[in-house]
Amino acid sequence: MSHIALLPSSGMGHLTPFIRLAALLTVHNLKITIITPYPTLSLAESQVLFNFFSTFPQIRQEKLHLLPLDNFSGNSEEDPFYCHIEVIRRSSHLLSSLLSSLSPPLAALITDMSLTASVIPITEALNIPNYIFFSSSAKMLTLFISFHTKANTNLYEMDALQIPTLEPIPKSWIPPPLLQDIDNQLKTYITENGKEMTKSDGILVNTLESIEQESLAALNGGKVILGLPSVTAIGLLPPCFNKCQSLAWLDTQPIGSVLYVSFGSRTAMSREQLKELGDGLMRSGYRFLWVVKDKKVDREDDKDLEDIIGNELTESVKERGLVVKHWLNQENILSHPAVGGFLSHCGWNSLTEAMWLGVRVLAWPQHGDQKINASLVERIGLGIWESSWGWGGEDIVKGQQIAEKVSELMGNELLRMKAVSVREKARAGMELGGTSMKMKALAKLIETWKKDN
Ligand code: UPG
Repeated sequence: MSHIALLPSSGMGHLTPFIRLAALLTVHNLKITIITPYPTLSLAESQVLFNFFSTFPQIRQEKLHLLPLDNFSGNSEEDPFYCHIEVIRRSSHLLSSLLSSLSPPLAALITDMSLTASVIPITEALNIPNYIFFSSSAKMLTLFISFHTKANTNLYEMDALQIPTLEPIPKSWIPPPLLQDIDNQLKTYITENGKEMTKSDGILVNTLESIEQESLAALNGGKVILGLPSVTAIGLLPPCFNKCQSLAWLDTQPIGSVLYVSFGSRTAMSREQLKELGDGLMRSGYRFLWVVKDKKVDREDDKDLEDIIGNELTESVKERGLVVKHWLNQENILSHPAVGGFLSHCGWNSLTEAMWLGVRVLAWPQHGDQKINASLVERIGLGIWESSWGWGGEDIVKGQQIAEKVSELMGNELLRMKAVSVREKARAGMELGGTSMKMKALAKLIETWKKDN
């Protein structure tokens, strides 16, 4: 039996697609191992891993024991998730003995994009094929992979970034740290990993040909960068847990009436913006389920809801909504019949879940790849994006503006129907039940791994 190992990095945004892919591979007569960096940064990751290995006992877990965190303490200004990735990177030499000890020997390793530069030299030395799993959109991959070639260009002076054969990416969609001329975490991360991707054996993206045909064609046609291995659209990866959490409040709401509001696993809004958001949700007149996050890392989120949004708002939102400050299983929420819309930061996993479940989206990108992802929302008919709102923390978006956009989304039946047709497209490649795949691209890769072994 061919043996495949998967190596995710830090944060739920990177772990989620890996466990979905691992779950999908189990039906293909492969032995699967997931190498999990230990300890995880967030509580959510450790809980999800625990549930995952209990649900899929046939998948083996190997822990990559990270060097003590106090060997590397990132600057407090820096993003804790990038600091954690740096700790994983600095511990990656430990992978050599771990990978060679796996039995039977690996037919392939699937590595998170953020570890490309540190893991490729290790797998090259061990002669193990290494595939990079890119956890954002193919459109973001076009920027990620070509950014290092722009090192001598003053991006700040440009109106847009031109990638051959593709529509230019407006400057306002490019994550601001990439426009700075000084070094920073995001710039280093994208430059170093993007450059090394050409040395991998292939790149996997959780997307669909029918959704991102232009970007995929440019990447595979050598238009973005020469010498790139094949980029395979393996999505949309379906959710892998059975329904596991019931939410009594949601069960009592009318079908399609609730707006679900969440900004992913690592985005904390300012208190001022949270108050405006609460005000906007109330003014909209629609029902809502709102997940409030006060800190980037959930383990540090120790305040009560009242401390964050204030007593008055906490009381008034009860009229029409439910506000929580803990982890909810988003797959369950988005698949609930009462949910009729999603106010999202456009993390790629959230968008692929909305596509898979046919829920219309109001896009409110906050940082990183999220504006580039948001640009796909309107284009594919998944929802709307008010692009004048800017990056998270840049300007405060007022409650009235939020209320208007929420009404525009929730009051528009055509948008609901369009999102349902995105779902039909997303599922067209999968037979009922999701286990017997017609996904030719992934099936072809699996055949390669079996043959080469
Ligand atoms: N999730 C829950 N419950 C919550 C919050 C999140 O189940 O209360 C899940 C959600 O379903 C999704 C994942 O956690 O599967 C979050 O991933 P994503 O929607 O992609 O957002 P982030 O956590 O913000 O992910 C990071 C980046 C994002 C990027 C993504 C993939 O912030 O911009 O697209 O990683 O690279």
